[in-house]
Amino acid sequence: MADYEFLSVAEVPAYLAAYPELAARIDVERIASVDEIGDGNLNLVFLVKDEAGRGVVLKQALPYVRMSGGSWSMTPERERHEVESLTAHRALVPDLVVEVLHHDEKRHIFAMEDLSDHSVWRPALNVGKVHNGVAERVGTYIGAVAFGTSLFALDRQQLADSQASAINPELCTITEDLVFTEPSVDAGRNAVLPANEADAAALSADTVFVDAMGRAKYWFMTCAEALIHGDLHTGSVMVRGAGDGTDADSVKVFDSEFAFFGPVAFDIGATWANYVLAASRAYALGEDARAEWALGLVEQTWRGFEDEFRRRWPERRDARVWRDTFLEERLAAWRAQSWLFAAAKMSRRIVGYAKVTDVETLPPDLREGAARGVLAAARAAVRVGPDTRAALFAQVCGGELVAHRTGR
Ligand code: SR1
Ligand code: MG
Repeated sequence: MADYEFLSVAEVPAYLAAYPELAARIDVERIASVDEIGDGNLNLVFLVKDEAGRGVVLKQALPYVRMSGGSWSMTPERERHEVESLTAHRALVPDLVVEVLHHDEKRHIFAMEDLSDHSVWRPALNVGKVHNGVAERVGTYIGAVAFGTSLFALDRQQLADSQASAINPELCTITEDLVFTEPSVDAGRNAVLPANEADAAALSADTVFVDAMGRAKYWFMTCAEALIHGDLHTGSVMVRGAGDGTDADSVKVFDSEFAFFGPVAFDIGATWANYVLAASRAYALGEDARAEWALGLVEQTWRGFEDEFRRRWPERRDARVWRDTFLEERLAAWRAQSWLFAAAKMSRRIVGYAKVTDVETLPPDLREGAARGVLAAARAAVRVGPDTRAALFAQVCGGELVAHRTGR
């Protein structure tokens, strides 16, 4: 039994009116619509509009995983992790992170700016939209967070306070299980098309892959480098713009409830995996040019990340020992780790719990090959040398996607 009240559509106007910081953003006497729009796996999300078109978004964490229907308990305190990380990240890159307007810790609710003139990037990709410049800006965000929330920017006490506040074991456990262990060791939550059962079995039997996942899980649980997003897939990014090959005019990262002090490369690998998933859909649909564009995003995110991290490097706290040689070492290590994290993130979305629409909404005859290609890409990614560049990662994955496509 929850010890707090769940928000309802009917209650939302009175809730907004009770908080001056919200009543200042929307006309609470003239609410035109309240819609529950949560389409993620976990939370309630309400979009509220007034008659003049102004809006706010309210998000409430439930004490369970929404997509489980209540059978899977989960701490609602995740809303605090989301608010604290969004606030810390926005302080570093204000243009690239959604604004938090209000926080109600007792009811695990917070309010955000209305981004309904944006689209979530994943569904935009799924319908063939091409917003340029997004991947690079996501890389800029990762680079800013990697530097600005880490020991390179914070003093010892700030770092300790931030690390202590960001301890997020329940959500980390979900990632540890779903992303690193369960793709190869089914805990009863995996599912694939009958035609892909042999592919899933081959993944489990691939000792090189399983060993690599063991290494990746170890890094995830031990490399407390920065206050990372923790779930940076294309469904955690909003984009605005025509989507016709021109530049996006706004990019906003959101949904960072999995934030904790973890490995910087986990966020990079998460984006790479999702670009491969987007490419798998495009190849399956015969849109090869768009698939190649999606694979090109891998290099763009890396470039945005590296440029931003290098830009901030002169501001580091102890240049006496963190010399430029150390910068080069870190970048090389992060690039190599990104490959493994990407492999983990690709495989979990095909085999495990919480799949993605990129592949799931394909007709089964096309889905079979897309799923097989992504699993083959994940297995290839863990076999490539640690010095390999981001662009080669994309090439290796693309080769597997093309080699395995079906239904043509
Ligand atoms: C039980 S939560 C399943 C997934 O939803 C979130 O979006 C995360 O990706 C998590 O792994
Ligand atoms: Mg999420």
